[in-house]
Amino acid sequence: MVRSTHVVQQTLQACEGGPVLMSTFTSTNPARPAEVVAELPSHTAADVDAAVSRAASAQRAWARRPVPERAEAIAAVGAILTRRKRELAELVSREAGKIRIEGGGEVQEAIDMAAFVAGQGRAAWGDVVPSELQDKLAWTTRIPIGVVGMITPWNFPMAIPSWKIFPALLAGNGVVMKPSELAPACGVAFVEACLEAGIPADLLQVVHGGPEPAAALATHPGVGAVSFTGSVPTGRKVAAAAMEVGPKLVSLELGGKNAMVVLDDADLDLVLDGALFGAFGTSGQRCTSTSRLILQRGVAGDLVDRLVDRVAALRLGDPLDEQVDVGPVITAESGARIMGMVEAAVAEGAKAVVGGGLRRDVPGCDGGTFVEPTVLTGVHPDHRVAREEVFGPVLSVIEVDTLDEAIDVVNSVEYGLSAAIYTRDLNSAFAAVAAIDTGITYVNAPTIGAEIPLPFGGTKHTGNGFREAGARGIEQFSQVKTVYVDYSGRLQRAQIDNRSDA
Ligand code: UN1
Repeated sequence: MVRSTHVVQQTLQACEGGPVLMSTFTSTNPARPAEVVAELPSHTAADVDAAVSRAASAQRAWARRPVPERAEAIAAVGAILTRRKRELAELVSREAGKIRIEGGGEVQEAIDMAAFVAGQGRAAWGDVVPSELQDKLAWTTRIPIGVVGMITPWNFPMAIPSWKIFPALLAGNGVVMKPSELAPACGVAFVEACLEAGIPADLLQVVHGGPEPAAALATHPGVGAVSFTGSVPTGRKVAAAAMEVGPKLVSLELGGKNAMVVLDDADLDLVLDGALFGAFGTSGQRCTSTSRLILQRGVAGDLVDRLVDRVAALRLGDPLDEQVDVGPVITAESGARIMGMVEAAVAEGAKAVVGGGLRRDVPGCDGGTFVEPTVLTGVHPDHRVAREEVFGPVLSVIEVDTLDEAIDVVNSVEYGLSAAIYTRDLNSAFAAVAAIDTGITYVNAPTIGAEIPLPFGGTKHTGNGFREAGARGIEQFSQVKTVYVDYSGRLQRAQIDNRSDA
């Protein structure tokens, strides 16, 4: 069990006034909830206040360090993550229930992000434009915000902190992060790797708990930007609370209702592999998970039959067992919620052609909640299961006649994160890429698996326009400063029309 780690002690010490009896909470292994992974303090608004003050005082010195030096510190974090990859990946499996290869992929994503952001520290930092006036220079640069607050989810408990923390640090900020109370030890372990690499301890603070520290962080006047990844309802609350004491820079990365469109001419073997990976990887608990399979009628029957066989063969079990394909869902409540959506779909006329049940008897996983990988047929685009985020291993099949109809269905939901089209026809593929209203669109590849050097995020209710990772990842953690230098030695008046042809 992770008990008093450095970061936890650091946050405990943040409470002033001598020894304090702090209430604590535990995180558990979703495969065996009796197994405690970590015990963490439940932080209060006062603790958040102390954490913000510490981060603010350390930030001033950090922001004075040359950007390439900050970048080197981030590269050093990448090296430590690489060295500790196995151990960290195992922690991800134990606390977030990800299967082994996904635990490794999680840490690798953070390593990739460290490399990418470190590179940005030696790349263009702004724009230089020719001035309208003689002997004058004009350019932009980036300045830090000060202290930024981050509220991160359990399902990518190291990768998503890396998407936020590295650009925030590169931009010269202090950070206070509140990891999900469902996977806090992963957040702590990630931050410890940062501190081990030489990121100043006070600069990077972690607070733990649920709504109280989250609200305190979002509304703290010393926090200039808030970055949130999670559900739409919580995102709305965080943004509203932050703006009440704002204006603040609030970046939201919210849900998805991602669709895979399969046209009659698609390579069906490729589709099956992609649908399985996209819908049931991470037990369907990614914001990018494939949730709707939109099939052109010509392939529907054959494809569903083959899909059922493949899904039925998926092995449920302990994520640490290398033979396992699908781990548990994160909590019993989550399992009940997912089953509620499946039952509502069946009541609306859909049919579970494979799966459709909850399993609490998986060998070696006492008390773990597993949702059987489920394929629903007969789903109508109006059904609740076709519109709302499920966040579980449930794939809804919707049949259509044409590409245009498929695109209408893809775009009919309030989310706009990721979508995929499978076809061998170039014109159909490009037409779909142009017409699908999502932040990320794949051709002949599943809806999950976005790569670090390109922006991640979505349209409509998926977010508020920011993108994470990629070259623009720094935008949510910095401000642009425009600089003019006039070396003419005289007043040159801009916006005064003094041209000779006037
Ligand atoms: C998420 O589920 O919140 O594209 C992020 C992907 C991952 C990130 C998912 N790289 O599936």
